[in-house]
Amino acid sequence: ERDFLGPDAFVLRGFALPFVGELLPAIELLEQVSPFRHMVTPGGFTMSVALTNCGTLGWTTDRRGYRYTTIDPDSDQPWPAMPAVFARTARQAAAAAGFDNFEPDACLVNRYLPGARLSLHQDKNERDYDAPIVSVSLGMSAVFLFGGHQRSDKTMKVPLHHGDVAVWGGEDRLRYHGVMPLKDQPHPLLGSQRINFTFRKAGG
Ligand code: MD3
Ligand code: FE
Repeated sequence: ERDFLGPDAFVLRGFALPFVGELLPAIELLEQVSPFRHMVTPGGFTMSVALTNCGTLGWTTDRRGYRYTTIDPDSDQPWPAMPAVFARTARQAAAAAGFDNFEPDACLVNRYLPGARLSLHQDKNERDYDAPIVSVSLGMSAVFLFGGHQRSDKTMKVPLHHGDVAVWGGEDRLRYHGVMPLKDQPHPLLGSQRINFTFRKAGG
C-alpha cells in the first residue's frame, strides 16, 4: 500500500517489515560504538529525542549550530559505517517511490521514549536537495505532522507505524514537518520506544 502525501512524498506501508530481523541487531551494534544521546539546540534546549548516526556524515547540534560531521563528538571517532542492510532498505524504498540510485551518505537514527516529540522544522543542512530523504519507522506508532513551505501553513497528521517507510523528495523535500509527543503504547518487539532512521545525501 502506498499513501500519497504530496506530489513527491509517499508512505510505503510495511515496506521495512522484511528487513526488521536484520535492522534490529544492526542498531544494537551501532549504539555500542555511538550511543544515543540528547543533543542541545542552538537555542539552548535539550532535545527530547535521543539520536545517533551512521555513515560517512552524521547530523549534530550544539550551542554553535546544526551541522554534519565525520566525527562523533562524543566518541571522537568516525561515525560507524552504514550497515549494508540499512543502505539496501533505503535504496529499495527510494526506488519504489520513483527515486532511482539513492546513495545516502548519512543516516540519522532517532529514538523516542514516551513523551518525546520533534517540533516543526525543515531539513536544510544537506548540500543536495535533489536527493530524497528516506525514513524508516520501527516500534511504537507516532503521529507525524506534515506541513507546507512556511511554518504557519496548516499541517496534515499522518500515523507512522512499525515497518512504514516514508520517502520525501522533489517539491516536498523542504516541507516543514514534526512528530507529536509519543504515546506509551508498548510495541511487542521494541517495548516503549520508537526508532526512526532518516537516510540523507548530506555531502556533495
Ligand atoms: C518531510 N525525523 O530527523 S522522519 C528528522 O520521525 C525528522 O524522527 C522525524 O524529521 C522522525 O529530521 C520524521 C520523516 C521525514 C524526514 C525528513 C523530511 C519527513 C520529512 C524532510 C522533508 C519533508
Ligand atoms: Fe526532519
